[in-house]
Parts: sequence; C-alpha cells; structure tokens
Amino acid sequence: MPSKCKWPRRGNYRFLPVAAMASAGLVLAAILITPPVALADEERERICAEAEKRYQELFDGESGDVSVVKMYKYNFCPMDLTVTAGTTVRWINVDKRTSHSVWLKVAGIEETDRLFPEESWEHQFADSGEYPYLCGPHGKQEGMTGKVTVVP
Ligand SMILES: [Cu+2]
Repeated sequence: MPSKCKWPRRGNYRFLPVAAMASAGLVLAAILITPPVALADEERERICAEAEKRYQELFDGESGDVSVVKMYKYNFCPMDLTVTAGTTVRWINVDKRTSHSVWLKVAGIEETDRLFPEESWEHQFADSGEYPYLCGPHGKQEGMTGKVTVVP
C-alpha cells in the first residue's frame, strides 16, 4: 500500500467493537419497540393484486350479485369496502393453505368457522353503518382486519 493510505492508526481499532455493539443495540431496540403494524399500503396492493389473480383463476371472477372480499396472505382485499344497504358480501379464501375466519365482532355477529382455501361465507347488510371486522386467528397478530361501510 502507498504510504498515504488513510486507514486509521492501529490504536483506533479498539473503538470498533464498541461501535459495532452500539449499532447492534440500536437495531435490536428498533426491532423491539416497533409494534406489529399493518402492512405498508404498497405491500397490501401487491398482495391484493395477487389475490385478484388467484380469484380469477379459481372462480373466473364470477360473483353474480354479491360484493366479494378476498382473503389472502393475512389480508382482506379490499380492506375497505363500501356497499349499498341490502348488499350481500361474500368473503372468499383464495389462499393456498391458510384458513381464515370473518368476525363482525363490533356488530355482535358470531365469528365464522374456519374458512379453508376456496371456501366462502356470505352476509347480507340490511342497515347502513360501519362494520369493522377481523380474522379471528390473524386479527391481532397479523393485523388482518377490514371494514364494510354500508350506505343507504
Ligand atoms: Cu386470517
């Protein structure tokens, strides 16, 4: 190496382990204090695009008179759905292995049984209002939640 090489002198190296430990500590702290937040919008969009593709493949997109919410990779797609009063919403699991449920907890409607891949559940919304819901097994941990808004 040429003599003007700018590596720190030998004595400075003893600070490296301290610096490394400090940054490892910061990273660990960041991991520990970060709450398990819902997925970033971009990631959700990507997952929902995939879910739509799965839905088209499995069901040819045939939904008749109902509004469809796909369940896929710990997401409800769309996460927010607005329908008019009287509409029936059908939740379909388009996942490959994971089972999900639909739990309109706030409305006081009992959680559904586990819906396995390609299974579905329907509910007709007679009254306008906001109906937040969750997946029983994945609502808390994975943030698998959604909302139906019913307008007159
Ligand atoms: Cu789920």
